[in-house]
Amino acid sequence: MVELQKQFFFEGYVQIHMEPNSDYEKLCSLRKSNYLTEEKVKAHRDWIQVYDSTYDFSYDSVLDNDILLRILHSQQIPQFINELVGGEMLLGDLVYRKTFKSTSYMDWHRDTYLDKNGNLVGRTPPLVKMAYYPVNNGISTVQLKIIPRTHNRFIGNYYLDKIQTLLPTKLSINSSDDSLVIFNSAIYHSAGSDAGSMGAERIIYNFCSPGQIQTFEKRKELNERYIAFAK
Ligand SMILES: O=C(O)CCC(=O)C(=O)O
Ligand SMILES: [Fe+2]
Repeated sequence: MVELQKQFFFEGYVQIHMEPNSDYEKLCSLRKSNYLTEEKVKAHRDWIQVYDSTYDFSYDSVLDNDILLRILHSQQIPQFINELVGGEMLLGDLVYRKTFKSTSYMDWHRDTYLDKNGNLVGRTPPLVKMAYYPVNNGISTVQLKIIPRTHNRFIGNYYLDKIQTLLPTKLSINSSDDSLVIFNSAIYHSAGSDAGSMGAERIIYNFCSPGQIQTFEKRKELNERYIAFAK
């Protein structure tokens, strides 16, 4: 664990293995039942367009499909996240997303940063994001790019900071059925651009400190369910 803690602190991300078990199979079933073309997703009441050619599973659907939460428990994620970060973390939000866009639907950014006027944007401390990018179409493709260490490297000027996205030290995370990536959301990151005709999926878990949970007031039910089973 010490090595992982060091990597998370210094590099800003870690990758872990997903254990195949019965909950994992249930998650696969949910994914299969949502294996749809963009046309079908667009017309489906469970899916809501959030960006260009990009759709999120509705909050009601997330609550109705508790496997999305239970999988955390059966992979022992709550304990793992707390140990990794060195304090209690809560689940602020959960996003099950499909993108059909052929270019990145969300290019280089930090979720927490100083804007062009030097004002703080986003949550502090930055959220800890855990993302699952399963394989679609049987082909593993780049789903996330990150620039390691940039979560700790702030110049304080929006433009000078952004120059870091030209660094050659980018890391590509490919879709994989059995791995998870956990990263500090102040790191420079961008969504991949290889969606394929059946879209590219991601399940993103946003973890926050207990003091930040009230900033997710629309996700109260989800927050409480996480607390109830993470005990
Ligand atoms: O979809 C992704 O891979 C990244 C999403 C992201 O950067 C975000 O939600 O802030
Ligand atoms: Fe982001």
